[in-house]
Amino acid sequence: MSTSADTTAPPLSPLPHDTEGLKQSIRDAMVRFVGKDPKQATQRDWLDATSFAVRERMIERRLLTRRQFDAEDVKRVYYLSMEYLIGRMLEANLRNTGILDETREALAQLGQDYDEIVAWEDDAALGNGGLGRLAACILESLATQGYPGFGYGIRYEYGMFRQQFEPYRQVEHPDNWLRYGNPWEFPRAERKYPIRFYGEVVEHHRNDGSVHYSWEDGEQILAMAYDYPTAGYGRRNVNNLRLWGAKATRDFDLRYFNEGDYIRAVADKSQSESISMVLYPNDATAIGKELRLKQEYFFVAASLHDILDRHTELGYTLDDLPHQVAIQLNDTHPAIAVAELMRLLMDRHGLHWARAWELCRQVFAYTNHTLMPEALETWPVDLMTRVLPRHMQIIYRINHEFLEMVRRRFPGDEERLKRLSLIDEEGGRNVRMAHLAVVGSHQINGVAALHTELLKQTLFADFYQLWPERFVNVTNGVTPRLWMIQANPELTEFLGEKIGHDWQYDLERLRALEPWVADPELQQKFQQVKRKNKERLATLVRERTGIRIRTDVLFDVQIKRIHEYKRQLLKLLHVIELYNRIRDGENVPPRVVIFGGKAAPGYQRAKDIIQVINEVADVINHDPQVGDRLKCVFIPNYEVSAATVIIPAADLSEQISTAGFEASGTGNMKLALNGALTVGTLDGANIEIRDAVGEDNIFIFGMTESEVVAHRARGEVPEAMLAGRPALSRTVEMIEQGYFTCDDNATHAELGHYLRHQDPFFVLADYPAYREACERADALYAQPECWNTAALTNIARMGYFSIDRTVRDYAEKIWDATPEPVAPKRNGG
Ligand code: 8GP
Repeated sequence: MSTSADTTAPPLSPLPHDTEGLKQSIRDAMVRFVGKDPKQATQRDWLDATSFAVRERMIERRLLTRRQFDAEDVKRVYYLSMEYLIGRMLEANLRNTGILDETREALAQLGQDYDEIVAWEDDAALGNGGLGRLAACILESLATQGYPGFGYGIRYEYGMFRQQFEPYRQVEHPDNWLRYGNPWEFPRAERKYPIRFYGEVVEHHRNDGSVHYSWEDGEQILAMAYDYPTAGYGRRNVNNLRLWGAKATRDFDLRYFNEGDYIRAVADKSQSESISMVLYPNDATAIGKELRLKQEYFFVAASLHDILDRHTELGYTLDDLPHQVAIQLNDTHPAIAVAELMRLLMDRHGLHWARAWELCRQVFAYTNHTLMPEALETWPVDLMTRVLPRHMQIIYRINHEFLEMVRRRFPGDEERLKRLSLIDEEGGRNVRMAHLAVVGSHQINGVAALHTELLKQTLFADFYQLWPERFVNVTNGVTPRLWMIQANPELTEFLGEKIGHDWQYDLERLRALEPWVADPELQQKFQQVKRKNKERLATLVRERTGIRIRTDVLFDVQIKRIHEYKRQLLKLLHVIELYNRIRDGENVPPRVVIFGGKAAPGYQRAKDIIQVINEVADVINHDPQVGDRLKCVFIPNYEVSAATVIIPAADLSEQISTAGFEASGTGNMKLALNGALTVGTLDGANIEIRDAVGEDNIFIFGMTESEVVAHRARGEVPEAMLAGRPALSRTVEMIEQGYFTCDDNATHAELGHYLRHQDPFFVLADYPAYREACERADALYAQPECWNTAALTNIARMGYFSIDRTVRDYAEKIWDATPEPVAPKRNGG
């Protein structure tokens, strides 16, 4: 179809991408945008001026990309996610735009140190953990591969909290990341949509006997667009991430202004703007708060309005929707989109139910990220009816039609109807958002092979029986641009020298390294790189904790959200056992154990675990008998920018969740890609990592998923695992008896009691196998040639875990989308 887009507009005059041109742009930006004389500028001013110079170049390409997409009838993919864990933007944008070295040099010529300047940028931490980071990787890959793919989300004014230990327990501090403004965003005052809440549904009876509904009154808030250009690596494509900020409507303000209540008007205004104020810092529990439901609907309604507007502005009809638009729901958080699109198609565009439903189903797909029941969102019917009355009606109707179909297929099977219903009738009536997402999507995917199998067999077994063809697996991946090229420049250079640079676009090409993995010269270089990375990490550790660590020993790393199922406690028991063995005079191989990760603020058990790790670490790190044979550090405020320093320095990657609980994991991929060996259970993507790197190059241990199920069914008391295991018993007793604390026996006693009597994630049952796996790791580390061969083999075989493969899988199996690379030299620049 030819569109109304203006493809005849004159090309932009391209900005120079060389050092001289960048220097000029940075200097100009300092005066024109920052408003400072370069002589008076602070490092933060230089950060802003540099960011402005880069964004000018990105936005040029953004316009070219858009013109080309508009002209070429492309299918657009929209990624709806409540979370984007992006990290710092300057370096990523410089790298992907291809002007990193030139900018570094330009700053040097302006008398500025690039590394010091970039460190001033706050992380954009608009996410909790894996799910949010995956969303950021996917956007980067969409642009890199030239897909017309766009993100939608919320412009939280406060992102993920900053974590401090005071002195041992986690305390949360607000992350006011927009405090000094943000040079990367383009506010779009003209893209504002009114979003309604509450109110009532009015029925209109037409002459032809049909009924039409409208949603009226209640409260309206404006969603305003803020655009963040997203540059592809080594391509001219620049896509867009559109984040919505809440603004009070003028009408709403005026009501009180007219009544003369100025203070009330202003207070109400800030209350309505609170919708986009803060990210909920929970990564595995659904919170069921009204504000959260409003956040979800707010960004979904604005995004769908925007998507339909663009679709019609480009001259397409609603019948074209499935050919032009794919919408991916990142977990159930945006699932209300199914009801909202139905509402728009019927109430605004006048489609009949059946046609609207057909279109909906062809447009949406849903990614599930967790099997944990407590993470599955449900909303009380009462709340939904009050906040979104029209949507509740639509959900009832979807449910009715759906259950009628089930009844026809399984006559008389009332239990099945109860299990499948969108409304959970037990313990108060609740809308099951995961069921809404499944019923409203043409494809449902898990994020690793085991996870997808478990979705089919457990969580969504009844749905799988109805529609087996709708379930697909798309194993997660990570972007090598951030997690290798940026995080590990030395290893990148080393790979470049040996096998060239093609792997940066096609990670499978790392295989070219395999013939050399045992080469002594190569191994020596690899070891030098690791050592340098460890020194970089040692500096970070010293700056953040004051602890000095040596860099000639094994670095054993567990970085991820703190959760019982991820089993930081398993690592902690091992640390205590090592401590005891050293104090008993045993010759234990030296190591540095590094933890990082945040606990949800209301998750007391996770906070207890952080506290106890910090207290154990304090005792170990100050024990002269231990010296530097064992150090244990918990790096505060683990975030993307810290991860880029920790990951390249790791030797051992701890992926030790109870089998069946970690949907995939992506830290496991980043660490292995950087040459760490995994000690892990057969859980999530660990299984596929083992298949890729080979059994000899990974330390697998512990119960499998089916063994966990069987073990649970036996119902043994955890304490029974201590019998005949004196070292483990001693460790648990030391915790119980408060050996590591001077003033908080209660927390330690409670945690000991928990292990002995509850242990829901089978830490004690898996401990012997875990200790043995750690010993295998120590033995291999004692033979540097063997270790380095295994580490280099890991790197060579991690190609499958590139996010580019993940995105291609989505494009082929789910979106039916094709890349549209922006032609080089089309308009220069
Ligand atoms: C995470 C999974 O726990 C992790 O295994 C997976 O690699 C990652 O998603 C990406 O697929 N899940 C979440 O982060 C999650 O469910 N968070 C929601 C509650 C916010």
